[in-house]
Amino acid sequence: MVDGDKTVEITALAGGYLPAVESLIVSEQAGLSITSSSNSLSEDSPPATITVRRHNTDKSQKLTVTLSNSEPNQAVVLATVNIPVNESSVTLDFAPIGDTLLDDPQPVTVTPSATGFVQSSTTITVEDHETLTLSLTASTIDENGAGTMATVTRSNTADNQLPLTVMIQTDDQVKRPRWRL
Ligand SMILES: [Ca+2]
Ligand SMILES: [Ca+2]
Ligand SMILES: [Ca+2]
Repeated sequence: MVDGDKTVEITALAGGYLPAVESLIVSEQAGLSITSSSNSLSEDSPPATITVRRHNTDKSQKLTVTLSNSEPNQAVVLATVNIPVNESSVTLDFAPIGDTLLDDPQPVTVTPSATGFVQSSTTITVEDHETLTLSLTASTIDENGAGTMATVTRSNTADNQLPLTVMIQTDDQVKRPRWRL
């Protein structure tokens, strides 16, 4: 827990003597914290910003921080970053991967670490983003004509082994088109 240095008062007592009091500062262990500009983002959105901060440590040296990424298939995060001399923090991108799978929201945990530092982590959910596109061969058709061809395409091409039932509807109740499959 990052909660600052603590001062402890120590007292020596013995019968007939005045007590002796001394104070002692217990300095907090060096630690790393991590925050993100967003808790969740879509597969197709621009990167979020991650901030890694060092606490209770000498800043006269740069600090190399290693980052672990629990789901490298869902987001790209640099494997190492440097907190520069005289700086407390560094920022880096959390870039979601736009895959072609209907794969549900995926939590991704990023954990910074450096030798001697207490570590913490942050979890960012990468939301699924798959689409249907509908294209018609003709933009105008005759009401008694032969009709036109509609093609529905799904974006998740990497996991399309199962058939997908697509509902087709129209806003025109009078000139309702007849769909033939
Ligand atoms: Ca996608
Ligand atoms: Ca997906
Ligand atoms: Ca995904």
